[in-house]
Amino acid sequence: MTNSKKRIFSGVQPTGNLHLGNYLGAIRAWVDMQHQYESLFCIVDLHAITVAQDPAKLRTAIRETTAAYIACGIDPVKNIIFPQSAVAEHSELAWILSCNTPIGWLNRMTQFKDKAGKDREKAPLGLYSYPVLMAADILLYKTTHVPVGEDQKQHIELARDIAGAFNRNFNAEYFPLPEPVIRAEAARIMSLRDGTKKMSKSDESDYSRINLTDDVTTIALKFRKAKSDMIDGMDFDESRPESKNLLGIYVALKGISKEQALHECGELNFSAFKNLITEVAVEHLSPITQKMRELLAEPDYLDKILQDGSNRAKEIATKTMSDVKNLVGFLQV
Ligand code: AQP
Repeated sequence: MTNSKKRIFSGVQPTGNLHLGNYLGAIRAWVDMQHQYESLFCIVDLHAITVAQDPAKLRTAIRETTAAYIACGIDPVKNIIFPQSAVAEHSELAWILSCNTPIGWLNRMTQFKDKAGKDREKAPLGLYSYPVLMAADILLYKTTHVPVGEDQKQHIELARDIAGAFNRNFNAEYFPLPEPVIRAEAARIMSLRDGTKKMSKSDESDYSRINLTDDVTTIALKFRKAKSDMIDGMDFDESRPESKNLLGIYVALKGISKEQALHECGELNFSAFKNLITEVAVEHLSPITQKMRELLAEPDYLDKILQDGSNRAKEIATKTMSDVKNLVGFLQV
């Protein structure tokens, strides 16, 4: 019963402005893959509420994330773009999968440990079971490939384990084991304020990230204020995380090799390199920012895309759930 079609599923949490890490680590791969795969791009709002969200801001962020997908080059006609909460089967499958997932597997998840912090007893259950919901997101569409940043690798591996457990428990080759697709050149974009920390929406300092909505002046200011060191020249040495990160961003934005980047920039000092990377980033991101602005001025258009996407996603989801209920032994009365 496995699906022989190649299908991708991926998503971003509407928890704030999308940043360069989301773009280079995930969305750009989606743009490149959308023509070879049947693709679903989800705005994962159920995941977003694993951390408290202001309802009005969440609504805005869902539309902003939709606009960002389209502005980055995702075709909403060819592909399915939809909010996770509009397809109730995500939560339904998550429950069934959670009954097939040993707690020990969840205890290994590093993202929970990072996000829950020291006071784990007070963390919401949803934050802990987040990876099971993520497995449901992926398996509901019998996804074969999941393009993500490196931070999500452990969750995809868990989704594979859960798919295997379900198949074994119900003696069926039902779910394909999804493959992570992680691009080496932008697997983990780091904070501009600390080259050892992931660039993240939830970082308190806006100077830690380049948002897709930042204007030219803000991008220039953020790169100017980015942490640097006193060593001459730019290189990829592990001992120089900020140099390595900025050069990595340069490589990813320009689509060149590391060797080429070193040839172009190896002799520059930090401040000259910051001017250069600002130019490259502005050239690359300005059309996206402009397109996002245009799309956000048309909320009805965005809602229509989400509605259409939800209907198309639901068609696939109801079929899977019917099969799953049958395998599990539920009566479909
Ligand atoms: N810094 C990053 N470098 C490369 N890829 C990244 N991704 C996120 N940050 C980086 C990838 O973007 C996709 C969507 O991520 P997400 O928003 O759903 O969740 P996240 O990984 O938790 O991202 P943030 O920005 O850190 O969000 P918050 O702060 O809300 O938790 C994923 O494919 C992710 O790998």
